[in-house]
Amino acid sequence: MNIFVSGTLWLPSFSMNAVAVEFTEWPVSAGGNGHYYGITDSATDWQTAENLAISLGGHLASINSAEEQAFIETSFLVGEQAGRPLWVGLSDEAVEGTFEWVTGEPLTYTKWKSGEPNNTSGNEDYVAINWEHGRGGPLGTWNDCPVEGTPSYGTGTAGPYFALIELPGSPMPILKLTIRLSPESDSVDLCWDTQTEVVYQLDYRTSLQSGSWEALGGTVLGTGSEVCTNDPLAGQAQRFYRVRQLSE
Ligand SMILES: [Ca+2]
Ligand SMILES: [Ca+2]
Ligand SMILES: [Ca+2]
Repeated sequence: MNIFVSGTLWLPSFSMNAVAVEFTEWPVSAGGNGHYYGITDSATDWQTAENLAISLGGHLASINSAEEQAFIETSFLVGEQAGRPLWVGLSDEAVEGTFEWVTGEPLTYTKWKSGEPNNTSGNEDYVAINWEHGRGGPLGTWNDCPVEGTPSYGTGTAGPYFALIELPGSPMPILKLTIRLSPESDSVDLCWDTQTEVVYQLDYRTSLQSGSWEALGGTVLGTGSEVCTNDPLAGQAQRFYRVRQLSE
């Protein structure tokens, strides 16, 4: 079990989001793909959920086979989650009626609820699974919904929804990044607790929609206590940060 905490800084409004997602592997030894899956700890619209998934190194989940759907149902659609719709990475926002995975994988499997997708009111381009189960329907079936989720059609169906994230590689270890506006103004202090002899790397990006993570300075050797790095923002309107542990 690994938890990765990602910090997001928006300027000039200056608020910071930190999210923790607990991931579960679908092991190759169990017929899986070796990917890691987890559910977000808050409900959001579909686009915010996909942005968060990208910041964690993956995407909203793609369900590519009956076996993957079954793994998700038995791992996540149980207990208090059983009645919850969950966002997955399927949408027809580009071409109405043509559903595509955000990963670019082909659509090889579907489990639509009866009568779906129906594009209600011409405004349903984003897919949630398990939408119908909260009101007594079958487990796990898919529905196209507005980006904020549907207005309530019954118990548990009202948006926004929690999200199912799929990572192609193992999640990063527990690291909590604290982001503080420096008193001198146009810069931020980025601080995290370190372990002795462990090597860390801070990364940033200016958009979650395009570009990629860039190193913010060189690697940092842990000291056994909190370490801070300063980022002179140089007029950037918005930056996203993460810290990675490079060695044990
Ligand atoms: Ca998948
Ligand atoms: Ca649609
Ligand atoms: Ca629908």
